[in-house]
Amino acid sequence: MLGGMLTATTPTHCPYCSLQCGMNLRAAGPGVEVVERADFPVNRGALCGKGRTAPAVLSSRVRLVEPLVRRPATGRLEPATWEEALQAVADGLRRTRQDHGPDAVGVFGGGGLTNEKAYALGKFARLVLGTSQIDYNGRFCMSSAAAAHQRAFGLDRGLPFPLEDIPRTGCVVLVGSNLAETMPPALRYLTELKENGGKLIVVDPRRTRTAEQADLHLAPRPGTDLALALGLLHLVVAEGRTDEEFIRDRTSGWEDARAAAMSHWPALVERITGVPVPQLREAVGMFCDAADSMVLTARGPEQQSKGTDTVGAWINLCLATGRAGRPLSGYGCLTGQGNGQGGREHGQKADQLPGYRKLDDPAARSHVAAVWGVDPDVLPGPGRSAYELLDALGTDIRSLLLMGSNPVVSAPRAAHIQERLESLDFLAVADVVLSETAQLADVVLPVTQWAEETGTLTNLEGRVLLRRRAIDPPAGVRSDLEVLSGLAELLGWEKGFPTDAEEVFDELRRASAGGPADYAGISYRRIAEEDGVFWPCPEPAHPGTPRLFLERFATPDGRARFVPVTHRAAAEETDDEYPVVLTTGRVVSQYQSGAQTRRVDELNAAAPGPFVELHPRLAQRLGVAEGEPVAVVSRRGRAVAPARITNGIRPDTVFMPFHWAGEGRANTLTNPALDPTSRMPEFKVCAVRLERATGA
Ligand SMILES: Nc1nc2c(c(=O)[nH]1)N[C@H]1C(S)=C(S)[C@@H](COP(=O)(O)OP(=O)(O)OC[C@H]3O[C@@H](n4cnc5c(=O)[nH]c(N)nc54)[C@H](O)[C@@H]3O)O[C@H]1N2
Ligand SMILES: Nc1nc2c(c(=O)[nH]1)N[C@H]1C(S)=C(S)[C@@H](COP(=O)(O)OP(=O)(O)OC[C@H]3O[C@@H](n4cnc5c(=O)[nH]c(N)nc54)[C@H](O)[C@@H]3O)O[C@H]1N2
Ligand code: SF4
Ligand SMILES: [Mo]
Repeated sequence: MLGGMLTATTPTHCPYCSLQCGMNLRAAGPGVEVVERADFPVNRGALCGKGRTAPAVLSSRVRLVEPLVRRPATGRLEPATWEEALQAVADGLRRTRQDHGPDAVGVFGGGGLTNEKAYALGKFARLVLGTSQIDYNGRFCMSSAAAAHQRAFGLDRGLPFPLEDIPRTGCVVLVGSNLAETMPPALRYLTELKENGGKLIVVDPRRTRTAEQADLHLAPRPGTDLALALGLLHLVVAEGRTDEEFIRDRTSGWEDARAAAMSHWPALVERITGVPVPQLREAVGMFCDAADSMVLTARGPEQQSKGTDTVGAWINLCLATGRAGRPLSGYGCLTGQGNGQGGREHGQKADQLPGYRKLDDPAARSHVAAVWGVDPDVLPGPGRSAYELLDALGTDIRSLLLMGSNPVVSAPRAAHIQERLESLDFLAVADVVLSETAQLADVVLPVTQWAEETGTLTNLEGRVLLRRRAIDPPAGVRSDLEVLSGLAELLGWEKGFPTDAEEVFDELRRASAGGPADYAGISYRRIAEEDGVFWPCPEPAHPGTPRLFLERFATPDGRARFVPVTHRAAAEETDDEYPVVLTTGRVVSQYQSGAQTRRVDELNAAAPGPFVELHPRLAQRLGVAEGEPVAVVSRRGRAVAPARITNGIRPDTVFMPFHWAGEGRANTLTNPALDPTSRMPEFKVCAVRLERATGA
């Protein structure tokens, strides 16, 4: 390429999911257009429709370009200057702190924020506001897999190996991931696996586009993956297919885990899950016959009130068969948000300090306090998890600063959470668009987006990437880092809050040094030269760590830990009044709460609104035809959306995507039952009844 062109084409990454596909942005008219970036190994130029159309959200037609302040006279959000808006936020937060103490101020972040923003937000909450009450939407996303990782391996990195290893293993079990719709360019890895003679098993209550690719599709009743995994482990033992040498040399706790699995007889497991015993046997055969195999989980088994134990059971299966801690075998979690991995490492999580350190660990507190130039005693202790924090709004939490989430659409039991947000004394939202949550705010701060700012993200492989600024932001918006810096100053913080992303990253490196997620050796320059750098990377000369656990696990004795788990029911089981299971998830053309993608014409044309996916037998019993409105009623509320009738779902289950607000909002229905360890809500299972809603 010609030198002169380089300034006009910027290599960067997509604003959306955790694959963080590489793309080039080229100046086009007043904006930018996406052009192929074939040299980035994760996606090799491929993009889904969301990535391809992402520049549409940069347009000032759909985004916020000036701060908004709610005027007492009209009760409405109206344009304001930045000085006025920031002063109003500082005053609102300060008033709460004075009247009710620092823990009455809450902060809510997002897994889409860059590492620099997530780090700055956590530091801002603990030092400038002095509050322990900070958590983020990643709690809804990956916390059960994270907890299970910690328990078994002593470290949580979503994938312990790069995606490029997938085609070279012998068998992949994909549990509750609809990757063909949620990470389309990654489907290539599964296609190549099959071309190489490897087998694909998909576990999903629905015959999704992903399940259609499988050699074997198991369709359990939602919420029964724990029994399923235990049933498979039972068969592994019964058929003598354990790897005794691996168990002896590299693990601890096998006897208890084995005993727990042995009470899950195949016939019992068939009764709980609905998966026939011959299919269980076939799955064990495929998994164990291959020389190497992998289990990959996503939100299906994780977003359950027993998600941590469920992932633990799948890890036990890997450990018992020796499929961990060696090349081309292992367990991994497919994290979801753009910075789903990095966003959980640097301090916006309630119990956490940067570098994946624990807030209740005295050594961690002193290290980070030294980097921040404060006494460790000023750091508050751990706070509450995301749903618990949102549920406390308007009671003991009186003010909230929210950055990078839209809980009015995405939180479980959303009508209740909306009420909680409305009952706050003060709500400030920083966003790029006027989301449903921003509409409730007292002050809305318009911020810069991906293509207008620089920052790092850590993708689902643990690869730290650089998203580069390709275009000037519109006049009238500021970056999240500038927002935090401005507020810190108004709130009397004298040590300064850097606004330059690279400067923040260099501070993050020091704060993370020596911690589990060690970024000390990673620099912007290195990332640019090396297609990203895998953490841990403790020194500039360190090559980074694409593959973890090959010699030892990250536990004190270096052994992976089996955890004895047994099946239990979902928090809400079906009964006569609510006889059908509702599960929820995604479609390819919308992203999350839809705040961004519902503003793109091409995506709306492909996925115009919510729907209720149901089996023809259920539709017939109800008397609804394709496209007719169906009311779905749970103990929390009622939602209405058109029927989409398909043989590809269990007759006892209905599915709704959660991308829309209003009458078709799936989260009006969902159950906020939390996993006891990870505090993740049960988005994937609740009990509902269906009603005809013709004319509604
Ligand atoms: N198009 C698109 N892509 C996205 C996103 C998006 O919103 N839209 N979001 C990103 C984010 S943040 C995330 S977390 C990922 C999520 O990625 P995925 O986990 O792939 O997405 P989901 O659709 O939530 O759930 C996956 C599958 O779980 C199945 N499932 C439901 N209940 C159960 C159950 O009890 N057991 C099992 N085994 N399966 C079950 C559903 O039928 C669904 O097909 O996607 C990322 N990519
Ligand atoms: N029923 C059901 N509910 C679910 C799920 C499910 O499977 N089923 N999945 C859950 C999961 S896995 C997730 S991750 C959550 C996600 O749900 P949300 O947390 O609502 O995620 P988004 O819609 O991505 O919201 C991000 C918001 O931040 C804005 N934004 C984007 N980038 C930036 C930025 O850099 N700075 C600032 N300040 N704002 C920015 C966007 O415009 C948007 O309004 O939903 C959860 N809810
Ligand atoms: S798969 Fe994810 S990262 Fe890739 S283009 Fe689509 S949304 Fe963007
Ligand atoms: Mo997510």
